[in-house]
Amino acid sequence: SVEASIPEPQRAAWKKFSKKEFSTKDEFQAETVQHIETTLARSLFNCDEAAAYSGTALAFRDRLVIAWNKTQQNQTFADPKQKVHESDVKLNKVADLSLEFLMGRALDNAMLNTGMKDIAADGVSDLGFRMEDIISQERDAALGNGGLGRLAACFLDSLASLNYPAWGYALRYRYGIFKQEIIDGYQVEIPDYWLDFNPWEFPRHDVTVDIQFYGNVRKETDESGKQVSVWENGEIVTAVAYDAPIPGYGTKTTNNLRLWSSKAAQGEFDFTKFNSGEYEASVADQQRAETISAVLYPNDSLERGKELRLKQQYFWCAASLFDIVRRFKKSKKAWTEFPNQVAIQLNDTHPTLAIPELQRILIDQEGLEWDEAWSIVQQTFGYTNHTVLPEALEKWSVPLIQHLLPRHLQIIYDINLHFLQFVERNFPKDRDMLGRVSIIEESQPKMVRMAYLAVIGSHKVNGVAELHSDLIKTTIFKDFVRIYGPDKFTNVTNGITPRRWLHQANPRLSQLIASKLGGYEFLKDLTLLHKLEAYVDDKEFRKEFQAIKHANKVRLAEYIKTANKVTVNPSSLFDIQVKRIHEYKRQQLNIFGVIHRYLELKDMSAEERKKVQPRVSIFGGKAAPGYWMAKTIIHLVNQVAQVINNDAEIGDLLKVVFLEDYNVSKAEIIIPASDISEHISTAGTEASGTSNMKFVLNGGLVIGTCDGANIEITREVGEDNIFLFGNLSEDVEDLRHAHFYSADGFRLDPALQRVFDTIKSGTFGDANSFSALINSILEHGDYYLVSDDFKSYVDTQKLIDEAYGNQEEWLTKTITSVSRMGFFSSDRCIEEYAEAIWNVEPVLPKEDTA
Ligand code: IMP
Ligand code: B1N
Repeated sequence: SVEASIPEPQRAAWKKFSKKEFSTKDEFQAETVQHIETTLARSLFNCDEAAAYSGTALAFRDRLVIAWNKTQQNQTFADPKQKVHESDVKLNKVADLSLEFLMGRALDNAMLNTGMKDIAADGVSDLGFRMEDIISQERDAALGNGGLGRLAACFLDSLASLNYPAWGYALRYRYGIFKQEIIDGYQVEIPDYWLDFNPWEFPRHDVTVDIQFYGNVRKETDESGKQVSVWENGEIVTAVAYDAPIPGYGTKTTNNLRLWSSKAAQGEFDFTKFNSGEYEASVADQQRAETISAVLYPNDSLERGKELRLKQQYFWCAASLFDIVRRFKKSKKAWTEFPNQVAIQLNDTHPTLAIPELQRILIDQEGLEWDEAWSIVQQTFGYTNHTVLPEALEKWSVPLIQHLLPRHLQIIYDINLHFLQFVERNFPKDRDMLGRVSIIEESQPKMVRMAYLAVIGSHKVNGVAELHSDLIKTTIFKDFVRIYGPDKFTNVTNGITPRRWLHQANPRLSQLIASKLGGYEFLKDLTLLHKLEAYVDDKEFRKEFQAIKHANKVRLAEYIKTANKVTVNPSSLFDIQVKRIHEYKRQQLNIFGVIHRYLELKDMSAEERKKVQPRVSIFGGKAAPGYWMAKTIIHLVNQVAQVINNDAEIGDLLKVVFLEDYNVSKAEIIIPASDISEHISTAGTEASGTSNMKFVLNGGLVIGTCDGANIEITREVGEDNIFLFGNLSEDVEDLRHAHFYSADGFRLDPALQRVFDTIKSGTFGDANSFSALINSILEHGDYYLVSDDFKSYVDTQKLIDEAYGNQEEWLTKTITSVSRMGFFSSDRCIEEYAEAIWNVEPVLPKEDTA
């Protein structure tokens, strides 16, 4: 063993002084106080909540680091005897390349995953603090936009919890997703500088990679007479690794999230320039280099072909691949072993440049032949597609890639050539096919279709929910299914980690469930929830379940009071739609429905109003800064809220709230408080959705379209326990067509017409502000089919009012639904990826291997 190679005295000294994990309250307090006093240089007299947070976080960080070090050693030197069959070679590592990881806060997660929260809460209480206050001191690590980034974060939690050897790779953005402020009803973006104090990251100044951009390619003949390509004269930027520990739940396995930060090669600014008085020029290079990892692009399901974004993508792919390859080369294994040692998963097309980059390393640097290299590349990569929306499918212009990455463009052309020759041989009669499937789109300028490159360079392609995976096979990748056969395409329905989204966000519900199931085993195997169904008629259980929901609503009501200065009645039906603001997600349908509800209330007599189910409509979410229509929707919601909340005649019957700056830590408060949540995308547009799963798991019901994971949620919880409405995805094309070509135009539902008339009359402020929104429906073909689904939507909302009126039945629905959500754990997803895509097995931590 490696340990045996170290001399005994050294080993003994190390063992004697090596740090142990704290395990008692005293030990925890000792470490916390020590960190507050010496690391932070504070004392009893100036220890505020921020310092208490920092001390606690540092104490837990130490604990994680000990487990992290052991895990990394253990995974690196995994005992070959652990292998079941020698032929069934175990993978060294899964690398998850994701441009986004929306981690949220880390302390609570670290306390819960290590099982130390109670001890710590007790400890900080002795020191004069409340754990809740300490936890809320932490800034969210918000290196992501929405679902895609949060999915990657849930996957990290599951990978560690299931003991898979896996690293996440991303960029260390100096600014995460912007902070949203609502000023006079409009979204304003504030930069999110989150690195002031981040105890969770470890700079690895010794782990750096020099990344090249621009330059030219020269052909030369090497000693053996072989033609080789040399990429030279480029500009070099250095990538520095920053690592963060990712603790598994109930295991010592602690994986790594490696974030790359950019800095000027050689690090420093130009002293000659500085000394001759050119202060600005002297730091210019440095600034330009640092710009690469400066900001997260704040677009969700939208692409902007910006050079800086392409630079980010290459910088991150090249640094990550260098890291993976370096580690592999240390093993001295043959290159053909590479795909058996490493699996790289591409989270959407953002990391697709890793494909030509690995090919480049293999042929230009390692001297492999094209075909051998290409086979290694294809076996190594898997590609997950997250969207079919045309505006989100990445394309980069050929001249831009030519300029920035000249060697990669040649390789992409060569990949395309080999691919098209293969297609031609197999489909000699279908000449049109070549143009359709070519990686290069023959436009002006020519464009590289990244999704095609990702499909061609991977051995498996998966969608993220059943409907979505079917759709990619019949739409964007239809030709590729013919070319490669259907087996290359598969489905892995998304999931969520029950640790954060049940145990952490809703501790009382988690505790109630544990009390019935005899412990917290369900957090490791969520399918155990089915046993709860036996308690659906248990009086005590029902009472407590309902009390928990109410308490969560009270907590949210208090938050709304502080944040929005609006008083809401916690006994109202809480109707929540929180997610990125996007036309396809149709917050406009929701707010039109709210206006319709308001108009109906206004029509009623006082007597009729007494029978109405009071409701609070809660919205939250960010709009991409340049997405005007989305910003208009936010503005409309806020204007409507102003009017309705101040209408004395309406009172508690209807309240409208827009929650500012929706993020992961706010989601943890908002989600457990819903009665109904809205997942109402135009059918066929939401690849999966993951908050739908979170809401149901926390005892809320869903109003939704037959889209994404809503369909599988319906299959699991039963049709009676979900409120589905609207047109189906197979009808979308015809409906869109009808808006333009049907003989009598389209007849607008009179209720929706009235909503529009009300907006146009200025009831919610300047009507011109909202004309684009209305015109997109009336004049521009209603691409998202708001008018087609409006009636079905408001009818279904009526059904919800009635159903909520019967509280006992409602409770039965929610309990039944929770008990049937076992399928949606991200642990299940990871098992599926491990089995069907990565062929990787867990590496148990030493302590757990008997
Ligand atoms: P390497 O390239 O395989 O040596 O590992 C890359 C990074 O992983 C380096 O920054 C190491 O410090 C880190 N690493 C390797 N072993 C351990 C460990 O046992 N604990 C924590 N980090 C480790
Ligand atoms: O990925 C989530 C899904 O649950 C959502 O349905 C899906 O919309 C989301 C470009 C995206 N798809 N595409 C993106 C994000 C950032 C960006 O720059 C596209 N996000 C999704 C998880 O599967």
